[in-house]
Amino acid sequence: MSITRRRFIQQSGIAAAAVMMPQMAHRQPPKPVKPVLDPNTLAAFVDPLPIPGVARSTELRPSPDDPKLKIPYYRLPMRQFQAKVHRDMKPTRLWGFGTSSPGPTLETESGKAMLVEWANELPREHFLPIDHSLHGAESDKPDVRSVIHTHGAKVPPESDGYPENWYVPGKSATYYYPNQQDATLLWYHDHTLGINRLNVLAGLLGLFIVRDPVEDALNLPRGKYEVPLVLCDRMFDLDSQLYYPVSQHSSKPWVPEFFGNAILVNGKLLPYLDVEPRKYRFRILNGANGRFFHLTLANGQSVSQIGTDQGLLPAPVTLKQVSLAPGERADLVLDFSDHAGEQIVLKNDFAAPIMQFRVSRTKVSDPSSLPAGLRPVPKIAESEAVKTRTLRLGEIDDLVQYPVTMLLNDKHWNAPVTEDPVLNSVEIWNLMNVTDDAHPIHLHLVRFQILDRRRFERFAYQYENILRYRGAAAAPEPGEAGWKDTVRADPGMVTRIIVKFEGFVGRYVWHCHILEHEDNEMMRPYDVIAGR
Ligand SMILES: [Cu+2]
Repeated sequence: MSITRRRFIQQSGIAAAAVMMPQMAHRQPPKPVKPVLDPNTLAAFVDPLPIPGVARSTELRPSPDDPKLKIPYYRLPMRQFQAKVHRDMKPTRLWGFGTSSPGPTLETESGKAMLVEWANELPREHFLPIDHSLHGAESDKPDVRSVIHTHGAKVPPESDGYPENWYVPGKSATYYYPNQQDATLLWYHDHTLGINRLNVLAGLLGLFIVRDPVEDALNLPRGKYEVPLVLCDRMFDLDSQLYYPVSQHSSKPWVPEFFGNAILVNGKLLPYLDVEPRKYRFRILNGANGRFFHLTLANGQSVSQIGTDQGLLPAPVTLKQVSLAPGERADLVLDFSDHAGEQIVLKNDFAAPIMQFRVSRTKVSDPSSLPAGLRPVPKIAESEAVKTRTLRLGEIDDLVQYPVTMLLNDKHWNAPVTEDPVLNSVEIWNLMNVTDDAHPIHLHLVRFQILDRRRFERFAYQYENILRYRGAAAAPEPGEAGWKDTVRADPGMVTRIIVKFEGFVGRYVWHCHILEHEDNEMMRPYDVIAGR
């Protein structure tokens, strides 16, 4: 493929810059075929920020590990409902859990196991455009199918939500979560093969918080001063209904990325949050299909990042901007104590407003702390690795350089497993990104550390199989220097991660977390195998 030519074609005549991301600047989003709502025409900051409710366990049931032990059982039904995303919009048809999207937050302590029954009570018809040419979404498959994966959870393979283990309305699956992992913010979402991007966009996602004594002892802001923020971009038609674009090919409506012009926070468009002049903890998830967020505060205030995907950083990092790829999380402390009486807007790229903090004038005492040391993150030594895998992130384009299929290591989903780490072994994965896009790569089951990123000559690598670096390797960014489960693999770079495959033997997946890519082959099964 000719990267240069495509970049030239697609950079020319771009009008819709406001809905594009720097990482994707070469690619023009598909034009909506019907008029869409312009959020700039709506009154900003008129709806209070909703906080997802906490899921309640209805009963105790025997643990699959030890039937004498009774553990909490939850039932979360996936349903269709109507909800208002903005005061001045009509109700929007959504899918969620019970009657909310994001669904209720599951909360537990490290080591306390639970069972969750994910019940498919959705209608039999999908309301978003299915592409039956995609793997797993062929015409002989039912339109409405779901299977729920908890992102970042260390779970047995049968509870991981394998993309082919989908089920139809009227059916359910009960998953076992041992929760033997450090405190962090996980999230659950649909993972159905071939339609995952549509099911998540419809609203099938929610949060899952693991707590532990190490974190509790830090005296971080808690209770109503700990606020989750789920960020998703969406597009609405003039009737306030979700709009998802289609390609020009009626038999292949898949589009390579989705970028919405309306950013929802916990399901609301342009909400506000009343806060006191004190410290708050914000637990942020990028739950978008494809949008990368670059968050700043309009008053230029800094934030302290205290955690990343899989838990606390060794020490707080002071940042003016927080960047999050799809699937990534950031744990932040914001101090409003010097801002009594101010209204502070949280912004994304191009100064696009996301939400507003309204700081009250009344002085308050703040017993919470922001410790200088949080949780040690012992570095995995490269010498511990028993294997290094070189894995190519690529795509196949058509004659006008429009991507047709996205591939990991040139292999399709259905090809035999090629990644088969031994349980408890350490491996280094070199993610060689030969495409023009940044791909957030997520491995199920495990947590890992980023070693470095280094630019290489793409053409020499792709066409002559020669690896020539350009420049030195760059260490991970300060906010990435903890335990990760999703890593941004930048274009033209090799991103190296080091992973210990702990937990369970069995079949899992690794994939790009741009959901359009994942639905079109950028996902591979992998096996954790027993050691000899
Ligand atoms: Cu991707």
